[in-house]
Amino acid sequence: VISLEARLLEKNRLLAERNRGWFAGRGVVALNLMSSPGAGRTTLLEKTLRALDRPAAVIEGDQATDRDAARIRATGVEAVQVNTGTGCHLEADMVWHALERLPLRAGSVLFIENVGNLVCPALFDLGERAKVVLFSVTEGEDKPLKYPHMFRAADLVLLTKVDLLPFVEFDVRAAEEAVATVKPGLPMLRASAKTDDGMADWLRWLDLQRV
Ligand SMILES: Nc1nc2c(ncn2[C@@H]2O[C@H](COP(=O)(O)OP(=O)(O)OP(=O)(O)O)[C@@H](O)[C@H]2O)c(=O)[nH]1
Ligand SMILES: [Mg+2]
Repeated sequence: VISLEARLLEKNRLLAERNRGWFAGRGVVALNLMSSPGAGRTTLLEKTLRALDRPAAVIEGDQATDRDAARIRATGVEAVQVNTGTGCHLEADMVWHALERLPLRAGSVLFIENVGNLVCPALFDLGERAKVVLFSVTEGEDKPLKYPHMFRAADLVLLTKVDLLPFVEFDVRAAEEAVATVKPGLPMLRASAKTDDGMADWLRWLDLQRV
């Protein structure tokens, strides 16, 4: 089992490098958005795409349905849905084939919303520029400690649904400590897609992501 997993990951790593080269050649900044189900990625994207002043496109990963791609298209941005069936994560090859169906302008930001879970997506490089992990205030502040591989892989943590903080028992300082324990120095921003709180910081971080 271990050698098969190593071979799968090695094959994925090579295909991710192909994606990385493809993105670099076209000036595309690819971002891999990961979280547990329902942490707010599609809602954040809907807001972000309406505010972004760069061309963008989206690859949506879910086990089933094209609901998220339809939500993205409603904002006027091109989106392709990838359904993984029983699969629990996107792989580099799936992104490669999704790109064949996605009109992508040079200089775009490509948002890749991974399948919602905090476990296996952490293992699979997609050729992205950065991994963003969303973590909502309804999940409990201990998630970074329980799913350390995901948070260790991250380049940015976005604490989402902060508008709900008055209504849930969530200790932001404990969450920050949990993130720092797992990966010292990992930046964590806060955002609400409902009140726009923190959206400016998130958009500023995005603006710094250049090829
Ligand atoms: N209060 C509050 N609710 C939010 C926020 N962002 C998202 N939600 C709600 O959270 C639920 C899930 O949001 P989605 O954007 O679909 O989350 P997701 O991570 O894309 O979910 P999956 O793709 O299904 O894993 C929806 O009911 C949203 O309205 C937020 O900032 N504040
Ligand atoms: Mg979604």
